[in-house]
Amino acid sequence: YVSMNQMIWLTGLSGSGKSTLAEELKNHIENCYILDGDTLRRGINQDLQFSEEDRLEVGRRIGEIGKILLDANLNVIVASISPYRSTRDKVRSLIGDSYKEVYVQCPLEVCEERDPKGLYKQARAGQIKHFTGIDSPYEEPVSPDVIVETDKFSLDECVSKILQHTSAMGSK
Ligand code: GGZ
Repeated sequence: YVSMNQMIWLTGLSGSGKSTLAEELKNHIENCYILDGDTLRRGINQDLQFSEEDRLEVGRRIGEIGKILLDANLNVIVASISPYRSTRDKVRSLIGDSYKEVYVQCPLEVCEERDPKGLYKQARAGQIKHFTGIDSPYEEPVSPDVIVETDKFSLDECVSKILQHTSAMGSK
């Protein structure tokens, strides 16, 4: 049995813990590359903003780049809000069984309390428009492969749960 490379797609609100989970997962997975939404927006996605149309294009690009990395024999970890179900469904169709959707679940109140970059505060003050959870939608996953509740469980517990559900992958 040859293990299959996977694309672990972490979706959830800003401040839910996607990037933190991605960095910790990387320590447990061989040959992996992280595609972080926020980082990509400074490069390949710098022409896109936060309208529905632009976010759908962000998701499409991340899916396509991820596919290239999978073809190059890497495991891929995506950390992206990806608020629209249609984005996630299209990526699942593109990638097939290698696509593992992880809902990084955390109540908006807790994300807003954490507010690691002060973005929620700015969004509430009207300084940032179309902020996910405030004045832009987040469509919850309907049947994700894994759900991790980052307000109830530790980082290690959430990472273990994700690894259990993606066990086809070689672990470090
Ligand atoms: C949501 C925003 C916004 C608005 C800036 N809405 O938590 P972060 O800070 O570090 O990561 C978020 C990032 C959004 O990138 P994504 O590519 O993951 O979003 S999407 O999938 O919806 O395209 C957040 C910051 O940028 N940010 N303005 N209006 N997040």
